[in-house]
Amino acid sequence: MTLAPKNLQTIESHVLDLQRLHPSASGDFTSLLNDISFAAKVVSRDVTKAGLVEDILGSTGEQNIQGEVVQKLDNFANNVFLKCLGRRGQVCIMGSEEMEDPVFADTSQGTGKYIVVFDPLDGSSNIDANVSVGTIFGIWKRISKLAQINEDDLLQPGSELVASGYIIYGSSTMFVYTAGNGVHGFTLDPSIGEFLLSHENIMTPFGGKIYSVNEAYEPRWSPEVKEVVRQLKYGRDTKGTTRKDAPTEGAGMSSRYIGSLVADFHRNLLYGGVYLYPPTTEHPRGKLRLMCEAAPLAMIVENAGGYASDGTGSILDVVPDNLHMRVPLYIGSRGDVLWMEKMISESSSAL
Ligand code: P6P
Repeated sequence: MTLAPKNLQTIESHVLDLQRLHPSASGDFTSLLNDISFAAKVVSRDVTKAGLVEDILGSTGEQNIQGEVVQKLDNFANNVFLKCLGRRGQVCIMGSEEMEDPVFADTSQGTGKYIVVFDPLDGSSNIDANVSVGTIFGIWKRISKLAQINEDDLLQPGSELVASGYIIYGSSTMFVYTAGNGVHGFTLDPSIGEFLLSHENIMTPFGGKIYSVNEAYEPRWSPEVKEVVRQLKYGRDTKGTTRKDAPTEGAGMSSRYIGSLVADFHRNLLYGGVYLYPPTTEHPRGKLRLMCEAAPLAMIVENAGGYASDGTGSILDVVPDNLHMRVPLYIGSRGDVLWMEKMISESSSAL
């Protein structure tokens, strides 16, 4: 006998409840989020059976704007989101990690109120090994007047996001989003094809016991980042005393790094902890993209009580100079990330 889910609230009804808080709402935002959740179901269907479907695994042999090998599922997911988001006129600009240029919707419709920037399948290099991958999206509102859409509508900071979220295609498929009223998680029940509310009002612990970073890059980090990671490991500063200002006792931290940002971020959001992608000699501004990765996850983590920094200040304050701008990313438990930001910004200003 299948146990009835704790809560039979679907994501559609959750967003409708949200809409009722805004009597003047037109319903465009509600239908946009529902289009995103529909696209997520389509991608989930193919990601979860990728091993069985002829010719969908593996790489296309092409490279994307980032110089990364494009997996077939990347392409597939990108096309699904483009089709689903562009069909009803609520969106005026779409930006994707997989495409060099943004797509401007048909301005004859002119009504598109929203800009959506997304990474259709983050972590996709892990697909062939059946490791969890994810989609990340951010939704901004148009600034310009009707039918005068321009790049200023696209290049907005994370502080202007009206909503953001991610879908993690893992042991189950989960849709996590915020529209500024808390962070809520929905788990896909494939038997009925619905995302059901499973994690209401997610709050992340102030300090965590997990740190996620690719330690192979240690030789390429700055001295201050090396010291931060050393203290995450040993819990002691160079004089052997306990980490000052750190909310969590350093010793006893566990290292967990999947190499799939959405999977690492989601685990740390629920359990507490920090994810770091510092600048390296290869990526002096960091590897991760501001608009389709760092800013949307920064909005999520801030609404869950956490914090996201580029090492000098809040990710949400960084104004993009282009769609694919990269930033260093330190994200997760507020106390830990603030401690890291202080360590990095004070040491680098002392240099
Ligand atoms: P590295 C995947 O390419 C990604 O963008 C994130 O999902 C992941 O956390 C990171 O890059 C992994 O990068 O350099 O450690 O392989």
